[in-house]
Amino acid sequence: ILIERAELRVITLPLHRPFVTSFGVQRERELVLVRLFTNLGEGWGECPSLAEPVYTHEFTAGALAVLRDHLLPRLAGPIAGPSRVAPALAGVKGHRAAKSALEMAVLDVWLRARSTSLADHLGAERTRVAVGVSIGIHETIPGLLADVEKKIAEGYARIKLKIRPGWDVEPVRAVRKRFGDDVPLQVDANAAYALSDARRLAELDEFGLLLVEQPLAEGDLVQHAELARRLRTPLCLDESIESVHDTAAAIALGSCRIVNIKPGRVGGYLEARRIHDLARANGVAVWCGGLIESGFGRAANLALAGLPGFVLPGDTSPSLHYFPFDVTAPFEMADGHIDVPAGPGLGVEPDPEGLGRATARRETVVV
Ligand code: OSB
Ligand code: MG
Repeated sequence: ILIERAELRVITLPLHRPFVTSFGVQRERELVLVRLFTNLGEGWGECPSLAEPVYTHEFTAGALAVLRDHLLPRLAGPIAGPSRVAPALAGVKGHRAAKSALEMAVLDVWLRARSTSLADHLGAERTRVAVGVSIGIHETIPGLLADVEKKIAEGYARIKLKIRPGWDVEPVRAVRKRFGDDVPLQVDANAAYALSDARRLAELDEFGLLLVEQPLAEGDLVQHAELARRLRTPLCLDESIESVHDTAAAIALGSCRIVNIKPGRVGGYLEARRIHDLARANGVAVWCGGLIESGFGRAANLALAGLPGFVLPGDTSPSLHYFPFDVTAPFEMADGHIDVPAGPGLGVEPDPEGLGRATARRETVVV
């Protein structure tokens, strides 16, 4: 593959309602799309960093700068295949979401040229995947219960509640009391607690949660291992896992029993597959997380979630759960499941109307 030029596009997708987590309020979804023009045709990638560096260090303006000034120049000249992208970019530290966008676009081009789907290339075994939903922090318990009721009625296979100190045991208790013990339920703290909160977190044990996601800070692998010994509920890591290397450390230390895999957080779909493989070989369950992706990222995440080790429902909600419109044909859920795209490459096409509406600015980089 020879990349001729790249179009970097900042898009803004409106959200139906603000998404509130322990790290802040998202009022709209701003992200960067990459369109590569190559000798083999075009491909799309998505950089799912947020507008501000509040979930990881990455953010829109930083992603644009690192893509333009540091990553794309490293992809000048022929690339033997998608597996060569990450090694070519390895000299740049961090910026895994930006790197994942380029690898994703190269996968799209290369797989289209071979008439192969991303799902087949990664080794997906399912044709449809179970879908969960992530419910932000609400101002009141009745407001939360009304939201959860709607999502259960829509058929989601699992509910995840965002928590933070002051919004944890009570909302979980209220959801269990109203909807019963059979609803698959889990919580996500986005690193808002300290090990000294272990007693408070242990109060969640009585609710039969599937998991507690990322209670402590990113770097706290040792502290998570200690917390795991004090809780019955399985710990799941999100922010702490940026690579297969981190996954090996977390497994060795006993920091988690479950891993949330987000390709944008770990540098791409191929690293995501390596994490899946390592976790599976060690009896650690994985599931596909989300970063409020557009249709491009949603398509690729569904392909990944088709791999056999993805044994829990993912944060792969249908496009219109978050957005009034999408930049591809929207993904729809039936019976709590979404079909894995089967077409070549990512298996989705840009929707010119949605893309035009969402595009805030674009620039071309000659490679
Ligand atoms: O921690 O999983 C998270 C959204 C943005 C940043 C971090 C997270 C999330 C979500 C929603 O929980 C995932 C989604 O539905 O795409
Ligand atoms: Mg999370």
